[in-house]
Amino acid sequence: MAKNNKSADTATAKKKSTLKAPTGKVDSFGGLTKDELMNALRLMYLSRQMDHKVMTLLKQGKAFFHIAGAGHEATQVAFGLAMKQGVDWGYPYYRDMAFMLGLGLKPDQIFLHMLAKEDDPMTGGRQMNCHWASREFNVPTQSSPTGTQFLQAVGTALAERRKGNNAVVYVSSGEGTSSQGEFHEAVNWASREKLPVVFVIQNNKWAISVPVQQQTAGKYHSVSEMMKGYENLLRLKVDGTDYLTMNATAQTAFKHARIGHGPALIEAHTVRLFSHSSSDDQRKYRPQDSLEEDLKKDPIELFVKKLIDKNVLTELAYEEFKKEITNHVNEAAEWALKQADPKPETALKYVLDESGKRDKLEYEVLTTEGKPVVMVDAINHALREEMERNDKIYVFGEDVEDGKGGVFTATKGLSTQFGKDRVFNSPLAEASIMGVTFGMAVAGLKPCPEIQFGDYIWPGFMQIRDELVMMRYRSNNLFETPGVIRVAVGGYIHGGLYHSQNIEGFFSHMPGLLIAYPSNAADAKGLLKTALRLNDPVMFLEHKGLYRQSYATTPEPDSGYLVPFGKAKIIKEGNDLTIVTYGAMVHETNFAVKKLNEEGYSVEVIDIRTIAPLDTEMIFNSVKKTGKAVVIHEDTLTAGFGAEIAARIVDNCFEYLDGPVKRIAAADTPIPFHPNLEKEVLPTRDKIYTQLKELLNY
Ligand SMILES: Cc1ncc(C[n+]2csc(CCOP(=O)(O)OP(=O)(O)O)c2C)c(N)n1
Repeated sequence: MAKNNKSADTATAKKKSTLKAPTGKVDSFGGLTKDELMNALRLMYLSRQMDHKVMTLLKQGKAFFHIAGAGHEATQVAFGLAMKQGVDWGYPYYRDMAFMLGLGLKPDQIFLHMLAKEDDPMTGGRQMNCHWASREFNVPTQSSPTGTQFLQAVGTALAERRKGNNAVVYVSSGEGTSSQGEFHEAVNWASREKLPVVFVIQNNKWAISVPVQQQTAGKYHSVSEMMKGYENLLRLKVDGTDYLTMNATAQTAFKHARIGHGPALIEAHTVRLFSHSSSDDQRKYRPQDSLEEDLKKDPIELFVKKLIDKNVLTELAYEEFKKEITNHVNEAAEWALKQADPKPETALKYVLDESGKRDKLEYEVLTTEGKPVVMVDAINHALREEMERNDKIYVFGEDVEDGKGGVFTATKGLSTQFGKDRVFNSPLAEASIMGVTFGMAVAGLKPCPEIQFGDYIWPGFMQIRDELVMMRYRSNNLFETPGVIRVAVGGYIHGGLYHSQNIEGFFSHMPGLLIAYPSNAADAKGLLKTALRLNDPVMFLEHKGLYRQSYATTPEPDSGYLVPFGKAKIIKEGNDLTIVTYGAMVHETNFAVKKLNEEGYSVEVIDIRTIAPLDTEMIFNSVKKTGKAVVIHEDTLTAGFGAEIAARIVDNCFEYLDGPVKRIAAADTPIPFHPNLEKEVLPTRDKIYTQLKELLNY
């Protein structure tokens, strides 16, 4: 039977075969009853027939796309059946239809999804087929990027542990996907914390047209061999075409994870009997003999043969059994075909939370104003107050624990007050931080991770763009992932090329994400507290140069103070020109405007405070009054967020404008280190003054 690697590791060094899997050969039916055996066969055959049916519907022009699981059924059904329904979580990959059937989904539900019908219970017709989900059985609607599921599974396992639940998380992919860095990050995190994650790598030897020999390192091109270094990881390399082996393997892996021994990694050798997908033709790149070899390992035929040999099934009964299932599949497909298609007017729904919660919060109620507070302390206090109020909030990231309390001290004291279960250091890996954020949020917690520098958020970009901000939409409002990502950004701290960037331009282009960029302590506190009470993902941008800046210091608002998203603030009223700005530029602008005031000009300054949503109403009203507009931001000019604001002003206020809408921004270069160089690139109060004056005199 299976062995924990701890002991296997030493032995593997001497003898590879110690990585032994359960074979099911000792007891020829692995302790399964006849009913259980027939149920497994039914699910495997059902899945295969559904593959055939969808391919037929495709040829008839009634379906759009398909990825078949043919050849993977033994592995998938065994793991589906091993799950505790409604307790465990699943992150299946696109080939995992038989897993979903094993878990308990019905062919009707699957056909609604396959045909992208209005009542598709997984995505409401928003995603291509085979993006599995089930609210009832804890399967968060899956996405298309290969490999993002691994870290999410780790996040969910972490969340379930923090909630005190004894849940196991299943996550799967093909062997090709195990080349993704996030797979390795996920195994590292799961193993480090002994998390109950069962990684199932279904190795069919091909990643579309790329054979495993070109994919996976090592003499054996084996994912399981490749992952030898992890102490708490149970590794099993098994014949994924043999149901009895897979049943024993799934039971062993789930038991190992559930009793707290840590994650398991199963490399199941499967066969790919169909092309990669309905858009692929494997005859173009796969030698005929490779296909013939695989056909000999058809898991359904192997299982049936065993059942017939051992008199569990007769040829005649099998013929009846097949007919019955085929009829059932045809009926389910015919029924689904008759169901309604999605209505076009629903296409814009569920980008953001539509529960109305955002409007129900009580904003800008200020009963006390405290002592002056610097921005970084205001952020720290917002975190503390909200964590006291809501025990679902978890803070993590690089160096966030005490003694350091964050490299800028924003999280100082929090791990001491709330313990290291709620405030903890993550591995130094931004994709991990974002993927775990997703997994925790989808499981109902409120993660508030810190990204130490905006310049290093990019490894987490895919987890944000393709996952976090997409979840509500892609699941048709079935799941939400309202994490609050705090990110330190901005220049003027002599941070050079890699500690100075602004990133809002990239992220403002993402439907489904709210973005705050406060310019002072009171707004930072109020906006962060609001962010932590909303149901949407939020990116909270904190300018490093303002953290301790005297001019960003304000009296501290009390613990009930919330600032709304989408409500800008007029910093200074005026009549000759409207300036729209945010972040550190609010202050550089104020310095320039002070000088202009002394010269008799009357300038209105608007701090937008949130990038998404943008308070266009306040901006347009102001521009209609002054007739002139300048947008000022610290980010580089080209395709910066200012371009969006300027375009909207032109679209909506054209008849009121007395001059061109100008933008003042950083030069289109990286931000260099030496102060002389940095000043040349970034906007400064002097440059702002000169350019504003030009426009005022236009
Ligand atoms: C990040 C990403 N890159 C590329 C793709 C396109 N793609 C989809 S499936 C696939 C091959 C995956 O192969 P493997 O993990 O071995 O699984 P299999 O399909 O063989 O079961 C590729 C390249 C994608 N969906 N996501």
